[in-house]
Amino acid sequence: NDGYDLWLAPADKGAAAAEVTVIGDSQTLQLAAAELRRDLTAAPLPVVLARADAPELAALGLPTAMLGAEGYLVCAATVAGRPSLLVTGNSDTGVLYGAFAAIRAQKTGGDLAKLDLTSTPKVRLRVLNHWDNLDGSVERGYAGQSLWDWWTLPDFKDPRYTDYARANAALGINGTVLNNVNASPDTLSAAYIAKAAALADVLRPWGIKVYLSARFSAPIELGGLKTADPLDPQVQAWWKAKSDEIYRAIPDFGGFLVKANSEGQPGPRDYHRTHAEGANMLAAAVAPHGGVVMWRAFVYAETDPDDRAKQAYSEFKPLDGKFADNVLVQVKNGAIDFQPREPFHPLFGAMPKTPMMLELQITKEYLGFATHLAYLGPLFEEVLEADTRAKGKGSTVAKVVDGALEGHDLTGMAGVANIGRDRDWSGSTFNQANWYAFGRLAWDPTLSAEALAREWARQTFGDDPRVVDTAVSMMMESREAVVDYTGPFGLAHLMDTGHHYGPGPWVNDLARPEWNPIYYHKADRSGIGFDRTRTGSNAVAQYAPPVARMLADPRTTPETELLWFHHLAWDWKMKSGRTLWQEMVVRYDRGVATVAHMQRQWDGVKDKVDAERWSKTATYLAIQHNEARWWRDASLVYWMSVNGLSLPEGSLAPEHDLAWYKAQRFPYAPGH
Ligand code: BDP
Repeated sequence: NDGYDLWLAPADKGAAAAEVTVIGDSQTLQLAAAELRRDLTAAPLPVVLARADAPELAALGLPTAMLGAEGYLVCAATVAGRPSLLVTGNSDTGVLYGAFAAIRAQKTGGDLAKLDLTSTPKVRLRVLNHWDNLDGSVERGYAGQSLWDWWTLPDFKDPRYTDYARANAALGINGTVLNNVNASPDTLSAAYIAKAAALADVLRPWGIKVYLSARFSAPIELGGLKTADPLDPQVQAWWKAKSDEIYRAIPDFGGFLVKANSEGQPGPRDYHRTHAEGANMLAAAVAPHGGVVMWRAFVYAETDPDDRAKQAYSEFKPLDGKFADNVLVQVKNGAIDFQPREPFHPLFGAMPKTPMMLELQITKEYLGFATHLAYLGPLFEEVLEADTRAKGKGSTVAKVVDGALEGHDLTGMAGVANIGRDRDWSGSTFNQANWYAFGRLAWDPTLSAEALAREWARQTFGDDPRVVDTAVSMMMESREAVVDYTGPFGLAHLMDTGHHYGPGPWVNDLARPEWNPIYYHKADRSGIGFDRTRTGSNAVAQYAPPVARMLADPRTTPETELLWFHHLAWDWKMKSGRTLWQEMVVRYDRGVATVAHMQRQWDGVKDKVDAERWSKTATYLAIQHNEARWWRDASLVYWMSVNGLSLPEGSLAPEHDLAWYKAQRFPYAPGH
């Protein structure tokens, strides 16, 4: 088993396939029926698929109005005089989601005879962001080349595109941005629009819309204009014509994703215009076609080196209310950059008039690439549950994102994909779970990470409770282990230059201050941590007053985020009674020990998991164990060089000296 099937492993071949009838005719309904015929077994009743407006359902008085455009209902019902298991929804896609929900229910132990499922997505745009380049490479991609074979498109439609669509539709993902946010202007050329259109044709029946990342300066590079100034009528006309051209090829094109004035990308600031002026210009171009603009808030400029964590808020908060109706501002979960742990981004709850789209990173740029086992469900859950206090207690990020807090109808969640051309799609079996958890949480941000881990494990490994329990137990401790061995207590951005894989807390030689790890940890002989209170950058003031008050005082700041907000003495007393330094060592040790624990657990199910997936996972865990030790040792040896302290009694001495760790080079690490 090479993991190709993801969560869609076919049901037991021996069991009787379900009898499935389709009322109505659409490609999507036929696809839904095929899924059920393949994967639903021993159904006690014949299955009927029908849209809620089918005349055959009129007399049943089903509560379908509340399902909205994409929700589903699966229940026992007498259809045309026959007791049946009915799968319905207000759209073909809703029915498709219902079919996948029924299959999931059966595979996770549900009793088909009692099936009564109803669900409506809480978030409207549930979108993958591929950071895929036209040359086939993937930025921060660790699962092989891009899935999109741009060279053979639009003629050859690789069957994998269909399997990709199935896997996403099974989770309720309804959009995909095909190309990197560091976008090539060529993406918008006629040749590449035709290629994107071919992909859109494959994805459409599965309810998935295509979006493109747009390079802001494309009117210059492609259009030969002298400027990309958003207030220039020629520039506006260029984008309008370009949008019309795209919509002629892709009538249901979703819209644009834009990274502007960030890390060297062009943007409206180049012309002294605001992000809102830039976004609105594009929004006007796609609005007549029903498209949206997802405008990223991930910006930081050299001009404001005081605290990088403050910049997105400083720049975007004043623009609240200035964005067009079809613009979403896409905000990373934390204010820096997808670190193993970050406090929630202060923009959540701070721009009530603007739809805030949450951006999560599924690919593990800072959590050990494809090699380390780190289930991100708990990270996603942590940010979604974080309480912004913007409108009193319970103003969670989830409620900002799903629109409930401010009454937005246009809502979205984006996940930076971890998908490539590897046979197992995501570079390892357990990485698939991160794609899975993202998709399910985008449908319903209140789902629990642990429940999703269990759901995934049952569909991935089968229903042997020992395997499932083991997998879930490993997954649930895995992310905290990475936090522990890479940097506990809110330390962040400690990686070495370029590859973002291994430790480099000593790095202090990069051109811009905020590129250097020393900028983030500020360790010196007296203490460690970034003072973001009033005596420092005062980033805490960007949070709602009750949160700001809590974070202003190290005694009320959650220990998990302590050094993100405070610079503290090495002998600061932690809740455990140990000093900060002693407690840091405890955490580094715990991180390594947890990986060893995962290895032991995995060894315990060797006879119960197929050899291929078992041994690759075991090997990766061994790599992770070595590298957890590397992170721990390199970090501790460096901290000791700064604080002059020694390791507590009984603690393992680092394997090498600081010079050795500093000398390590990884010029060919993947995914740059
Ligand atoms: C950082 C990545 C960089 C991305 C950037 C972004 O290192 O490759 O281009 O985020 O999100 O995490 O735009």
